[in-house]
Amino acid sequence: MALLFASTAARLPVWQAMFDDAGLPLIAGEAAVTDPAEVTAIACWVPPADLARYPNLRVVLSVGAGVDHIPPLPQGVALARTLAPGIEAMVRDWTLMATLMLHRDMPAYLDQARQGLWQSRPVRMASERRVGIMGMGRIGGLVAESLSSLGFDIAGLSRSGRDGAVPIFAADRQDAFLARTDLLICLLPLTEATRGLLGRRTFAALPRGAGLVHAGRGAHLDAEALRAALDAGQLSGAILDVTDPEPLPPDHWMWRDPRIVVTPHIAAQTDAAEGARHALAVMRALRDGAPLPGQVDQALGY
Ligand code: NDP
Ligand code: OXD
Repeated sequence: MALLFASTAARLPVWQAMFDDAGLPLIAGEAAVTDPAEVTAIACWVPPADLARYPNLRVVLSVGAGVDHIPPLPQGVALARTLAPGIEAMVRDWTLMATLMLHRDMPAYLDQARQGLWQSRPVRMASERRVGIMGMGRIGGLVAESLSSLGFDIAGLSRSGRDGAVPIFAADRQDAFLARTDLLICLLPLTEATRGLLGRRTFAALPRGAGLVHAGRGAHLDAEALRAALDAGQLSGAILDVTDPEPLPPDHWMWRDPRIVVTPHIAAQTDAAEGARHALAVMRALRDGAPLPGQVDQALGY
């Protein structure tokens, strides 16, 4: 029983030391595999192409919070994602920054600054801004808590509409959710149901002049629908951490549009020790026949 480490080389020394301390075997990369039958888990962003090589493989572990980059797995192989408070806190921080930037008109002020223009815009109080969070999971819940503490008027959208600390609309009440949302935050997983969700129909259902904060996945967003909504004044600005494709090509129009700020998928970066700690928890659960921490429902895609 061993974990095959197929992630970034820079993280390897930390993982190796933590697995050694725990007395659990780690194989450092596919080239180091001598007996494929020993491999029961693979930690990776994208798994090796030939998983059939590993007859005892039980789980593929994404080293990130999302799993959409992992292709369908062979029958009987579980899929897990990394649960790490550090990832969640980092995305929360990025989302707070982006939300405050739109709340306080920063894209417009950055544009004015480039022109040397000293000109004020009306200021709204946080309590006058209705924020809607798409995706009320581990990260969305944290963001809701922080933005509520700043006084924003928060609601969430989830697949189930399960109760939370703020009002949460179920996916089948999406239009009612959008109608009360001045600032839309997307923290959804990318699934068949959410691909392209940030598109013409969604933007049209928002109040005129709404803003978009997006740290989900690039393929949630229809970039041409965003451009049309900005040109029509239906949206006023967008802060994006994820794009399709990634990296966003240097000549892409979104880099240069003053109504948009793009960051290069940096809302979170998995800390090596946190990732290894979660991988150890997965290995122990495999050994003990316990539920796998972070196991994903492969039919739902998250
Ligand atoms: P969770 O799995 O904890 O939460 C997912 C949430 O999305 C749940 O509330 C779920 O509803 C909801 N949801 C799923 N499908 C739908 C749907 N069709 N309509 C409405 N709501 C839906 O995920 P996390 O909070 O941990 O992470 C969310 C995503 O954030 C990741 O999948 C990844 O894409 C992105 N991310 C981005 C990072 C970055 O650096 N930019 C870093 C980390 C994550 P329910 O509660 O009913 O299950
Ligand atoms: C992600 C991550 O899923 O960085 O985007 O964890």
